[in-house]
Amino acid sequence: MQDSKNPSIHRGTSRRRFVQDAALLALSASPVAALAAKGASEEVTFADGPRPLVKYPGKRPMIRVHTRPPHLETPFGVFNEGPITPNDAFFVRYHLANFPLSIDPQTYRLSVKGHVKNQLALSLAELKSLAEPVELVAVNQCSGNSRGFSSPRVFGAQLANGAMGNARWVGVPLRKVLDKAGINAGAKQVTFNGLDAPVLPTTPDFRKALEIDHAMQDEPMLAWGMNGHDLPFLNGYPIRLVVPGYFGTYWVKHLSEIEVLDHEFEGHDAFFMTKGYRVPDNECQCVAPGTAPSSTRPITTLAVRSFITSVQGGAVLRRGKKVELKGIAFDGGSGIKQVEVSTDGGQSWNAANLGQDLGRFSFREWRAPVSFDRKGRAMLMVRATNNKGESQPTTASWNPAGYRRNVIESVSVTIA
Ligand SMILES: Nc1nc2c(c(=O)[nH]1)N[C@H]1C(S)=C(S)[C@@H](COP(=O)(O)O)O[C@H]1N2
Ligand SMILES: [Mo]
Repeated sequence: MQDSKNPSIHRGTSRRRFVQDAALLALSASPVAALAAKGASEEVTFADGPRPLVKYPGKRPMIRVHTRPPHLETPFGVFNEGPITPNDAFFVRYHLANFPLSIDPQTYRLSVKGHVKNQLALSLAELKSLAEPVELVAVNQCSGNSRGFSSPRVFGAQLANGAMGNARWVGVPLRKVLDKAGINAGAKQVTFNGLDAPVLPTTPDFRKALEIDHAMQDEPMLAWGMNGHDLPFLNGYPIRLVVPGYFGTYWVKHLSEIEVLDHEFEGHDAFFMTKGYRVPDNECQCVAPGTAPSSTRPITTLAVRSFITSVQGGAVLRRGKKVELKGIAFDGGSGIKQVEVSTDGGQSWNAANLGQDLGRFSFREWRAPVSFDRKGRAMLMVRATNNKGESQPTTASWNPAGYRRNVIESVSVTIA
């Protein structure tokens, strides 16, 4: 079998071969992945075992995290193809096994209820004509992206770096829908529910809440368009909430119900706000490895991150020859100010050239010409700084859920 996007990656018929290549894809980038040896940065063996590529409707082969419900990671090489993640390669995350398999756009309704003057049941056509559509490029990243690299290891899906993606979203501002319903005085939070449901009554539903002030800002959007097409089914068809700058957990898919509350969201179905998706309630959102936080708060915005996408661990580069390193950087919405690369394990840093600015919530491509004058091992690193002056730490911080990883990434290569 040959990977259509990485023609140099062949998967043999033997199970062992398949498994090896799939594992490499999971961790690494670019067509040279198949040649990769075992560089230091690649030696993360997830205790869950290897993760083969699987094919789902509307998706190219994706890294299987779970199948019930589908949980699929983007093969990392995709991020080297451009700053927009193609719809058929965009990662997929569900929590509840009872997820929809088909949705009729004719009978679909979005209900808006709770602490409002007029309850609404909007058809797709009504929603789409409710306001002038807006368009925005934004990163959707799972809170647990890269969790598999947490040390000590933490519970949860052992994810590499493929639980993120960047797309051009089209929809109407959430605010326009709330305005139409007419929010009553004293509104506190707005909750969002999708068409997926738990199988057992003891399992909480997947519902998320935003503060009313946040919900009424310009950015949160009810989106039906993704990169010029309808949302792929597995990414939330026909409508999803898009919360630019916030982690993917808030981006509720197959959105069917919006409820305005005059109190803080609580109870059984508030599990994913009150118990899950929480970070230590302190500045670093971290605790000493292996310890428990004394208090927590809901996770919110993305931390600044950057990746090298053009070279993966174990690559062999030529001495004296110019190579262009390439990658992506992003943050929670202040925008990327600077990206620097190091070829000596972080002793010295050089500014990279930033690519096209697709907006402050988007992946920003960067490129940096480098060359090596000594043979042997070299440690490549990349570090981004956002417009707030925030940068990435040299050592990974830790929290019990493995959320919000943003340590400086390093890639070990050999110079020959
Ligand atoms: N209805 C529904 N929406 C959901 C979820 C879910 O389980 N059900 N998971 C959330 C989480 S945790 C993430 S990371 C994103 C992932 O979006 P994607 O599947 O389009 O990549 O969807 C969010 N929206
Ligand atoms: Mo997530």
